Amino acid sequence: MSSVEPIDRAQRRPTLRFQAPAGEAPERLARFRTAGAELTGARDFLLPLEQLEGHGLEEWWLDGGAAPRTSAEGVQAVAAGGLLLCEAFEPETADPREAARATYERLLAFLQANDYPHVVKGWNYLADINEGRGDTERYKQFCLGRGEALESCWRHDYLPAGTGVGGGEGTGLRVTLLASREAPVIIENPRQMSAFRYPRQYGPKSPSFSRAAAIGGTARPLLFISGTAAIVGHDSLHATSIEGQVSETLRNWTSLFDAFEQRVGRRPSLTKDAWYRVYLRHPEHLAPARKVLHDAGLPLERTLFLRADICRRELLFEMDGVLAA
Ligand code: 3EB
Repeated sequence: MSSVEPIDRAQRRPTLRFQAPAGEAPERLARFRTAGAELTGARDFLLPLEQLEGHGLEEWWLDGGAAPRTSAEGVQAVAAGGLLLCEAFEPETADPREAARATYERLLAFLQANDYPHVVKGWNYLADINEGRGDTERYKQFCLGRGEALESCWRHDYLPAGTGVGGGEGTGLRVTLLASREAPVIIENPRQMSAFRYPRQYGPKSPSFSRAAAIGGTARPLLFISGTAAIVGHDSLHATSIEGQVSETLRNWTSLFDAFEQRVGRRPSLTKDAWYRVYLRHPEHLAPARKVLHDAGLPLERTLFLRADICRRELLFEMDGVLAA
């Protein structure tokens, strides 16, 4: 594999900021824009989903020298402050297993070559995720291919946090990985079975992700939360109620925050510095979902509401986020 310019050799602990601080200019790590928005900046990435409400923009700032965007073997990358964000897009997903395997192998080889061995979080956006019956469902095939790539290329004893949702035609497979030089602290949720232990009924290969991953030490940790839905144990709940699913998801987050506090000694808060992404299967669920989230104190000006298919057909809602704990 051809090597790219040395990216960022700083070893300082990453401190992500949620807005551009006044005074001396920090570097922007990346900016995510939703589908339809024009991508103009050198550090812009596409969030390939339709936006239902909000600003359509998520911006991450980091202290520490930024390296220019690089591109090698179909991988786009930016780095700053000890973190690297890389992305690969595969338009051809007739075989989602093969697309996932090839895309993950490409990304993991890129990280290996650039000396960012750890992955904190992966975002996976796949077209038509619920198409296909039984084990041939595209999400289940995606899980197989991702699992195969990790079996051959992943050398760590943890799995990164993850999000896996579906977009419409044209989404292809877009995988974005946030990598670091230090291993993240992994948090599982005592209220939910670890996804990598899900029983066979959910597919031939259990999903390869952990519930949350934290970086930055204990002084000002950054918590990346996986896509979270109304799953307790391994069962989906409230199949017909959007309010029920949103409330159950928030209970899952509270339980995850409990686990994080026990482990790291700081209590994350929903209302602090954060970015959230809310995934809704049906646009008409925007108002009821928004109300439950608003009543829970979620900062809606830092929340993107996006139209997406959730990887289990009965799920109407999923959300993920990053917050400064
Ligand atoms: C769940 O909890 C819902 O396959 O990467 C959430 C987050 C889900 C990530 C993934 C799937 C993924 O099982 C689905």
